[in-house]
Amino acid sequence: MSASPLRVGIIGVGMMGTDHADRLVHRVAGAELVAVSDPDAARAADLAGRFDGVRSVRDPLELIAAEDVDAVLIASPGLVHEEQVLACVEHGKYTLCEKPLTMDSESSLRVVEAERNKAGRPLIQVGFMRRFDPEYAEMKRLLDSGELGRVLLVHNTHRNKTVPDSFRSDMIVSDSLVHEVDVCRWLFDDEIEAITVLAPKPTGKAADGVVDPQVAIFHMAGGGMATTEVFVNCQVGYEVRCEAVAELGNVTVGLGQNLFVRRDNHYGGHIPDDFRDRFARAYDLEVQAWVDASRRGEVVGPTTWDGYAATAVCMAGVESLATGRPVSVDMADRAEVFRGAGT
Ligand code: ISE
Repeated sequence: MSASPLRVGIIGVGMMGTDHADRLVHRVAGAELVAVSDPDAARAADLAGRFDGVRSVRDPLELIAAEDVDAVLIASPGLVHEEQVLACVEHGKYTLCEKPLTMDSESSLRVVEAERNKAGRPLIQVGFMRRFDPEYAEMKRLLDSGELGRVLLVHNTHRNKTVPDSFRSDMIVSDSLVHEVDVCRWLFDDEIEAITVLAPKPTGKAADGVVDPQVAIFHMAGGGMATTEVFVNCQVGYEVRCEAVAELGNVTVGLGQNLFVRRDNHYGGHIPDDFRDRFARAYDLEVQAWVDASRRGEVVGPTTWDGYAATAVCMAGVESLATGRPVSVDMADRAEVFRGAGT
């Protein structure tokens, strides 16, 4: 592990970028935040001004190329990820890229190929933070141990309190359901072969024309199956649950039974407002793992292939949403892409 701290630049300082900046400065060891960049220059300057020794850089590509930036955390909108991630590959910078890796599978595959052919080694971790959540990680460990036999089914619930009116039906798939796509590929250790996305009667609380809630069915290549309810205007709070049903038992994440209070004729606990609260620990562990791995010269966690696969599944999901019929996932052959790479 390198003796000096990892000097990090953040691109995109909206909700997640700002959250990660605080995390890097206050909660993650071995990292030093040195630069931030955002199309809203005032917002970047404002954030930089909150910390000692952090500068704001107008051009994200300049931040990536900067000599004093060892690693880049990309928290910009998915639309600009391809250019930014490819620039990180070009400059050999370790990168943590928030999901989705890119907006379509062709561009995600270009990233996989650039990392494989230009960098010649893994550089990029994709921000599927649920894998770092202690409960999810324990569930994965238990399933992998074989103690419960083979996993047969997974049932997910993914609810946001509300989303802005600009969050359209396809984004429910590509921005929200994408997490469960990754979770199921990871838990089953298998690819999703086909996806069906159904549209029940929509809530009156969603913007006009937005299909919310949605119910997705993943058909795993090995025969397993997963269901996911995504409901992004549920009004209650942020609730994410996952139950894996195996041959000898089942295991559930997200029952929210941490603190149970009884007072004034009521009982119950707290439901977080959003993912920053619910997954705060997962984000801390994710970014710490990224920093530690980068200092060792390694990449851990979800890879560009995982990012590519998730994008491909979501594209098929958006297509299925229009008809309610199963759509096969169109994906490159992994062995073909990595031929001779030893990955
Ligand atoms: C958001 O972009 C996220 O990544 C959250 O984790 C997810 O739960 C939410 O639904 C998305 O909008």
